Amino acid sequence: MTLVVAIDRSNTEDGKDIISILNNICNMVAGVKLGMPLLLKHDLNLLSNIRKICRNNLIIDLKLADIGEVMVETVELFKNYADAVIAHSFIGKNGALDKLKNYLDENNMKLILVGSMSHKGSEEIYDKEIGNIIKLIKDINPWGIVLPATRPEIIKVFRRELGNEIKILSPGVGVQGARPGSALCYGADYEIIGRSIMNSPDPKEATKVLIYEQKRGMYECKK
Ligand code: 3DU
Repeated sequence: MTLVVAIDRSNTEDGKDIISILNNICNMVAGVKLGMPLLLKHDLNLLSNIRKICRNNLIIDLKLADIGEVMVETVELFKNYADAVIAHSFIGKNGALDKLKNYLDENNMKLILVGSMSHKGSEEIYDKEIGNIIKLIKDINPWGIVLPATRPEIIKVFRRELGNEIKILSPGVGVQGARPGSALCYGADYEIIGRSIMNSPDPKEATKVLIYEQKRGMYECKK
C-alpha cells in the first residue's frame, strides 16, 4: 500500500465523522497521519477509537522542534496509541533529536523527520541546507523522512544519498498540486494525501481513484 491519509480536522465535536471515514478506507491505506488541529481539538479517546478500527501505522504529526526533554514529554502522551511521530530535522542532534530517538527506540515507536517541505518557503531555508540535513539524517537514522511531492527532484537526491531502507513519505499530492504517483515515481514509498480524500463527498471513492491514479502514474514513469 502506498497511500497515507492525512487527517487534520473533523467536522463534529466527537470526531465520529473521522471514524466513519476511516471505517471505509482503513483497509486501503498504509497509514493514518493525524495533524495538530485534530489533536488539539479532541482528547485521547479519539485516538483510542481510531486505534480500534485502524491497526495500520498511526502517525502523530506534531512536527516537533524543541529541546529533547520537552519533545519526550510531548510524545509520552501519545505512546499508548501512536506508532510514529514526526519531528523537524533542523533542530539538530545534540540535546534534541538524540534524546527523542532514544526514547522512541525504547518504546518501539518510529521517528519520522522532515527533510524538506512541500510549500514554496521550504526553498528559503530547508532546501539550502540539503547537505547538512542529509548528514543529520544519516546520523540519527530515523525510520522515515518527509519530502515534498511538489519538488520531486529533491526525493531523488535524498534517495540516492540515503539508500533504499529509509521510508520516504511525500505530501503535496492533490490540493497542493502534485499528481498522484509522481512522488512514488521519484523514489517515495508513500504519498501523504489529506484534503483530496477528507473533503471529498465520497472519501471511499476518492481513495480508490487516488490509488488507481498512483498505479497509473507509476506505470507511466516506468515507460
Ligand atoms: O495538502 P493535503 O490536504 O493533502 O495534506 C498534506 C498533509 O501533509 C498535511 O497534513 C500537512 O500537515 C502535511 N505536510 C505537508 O503538507 C507538507 C509538508 O512539507 C509536510 C507535511
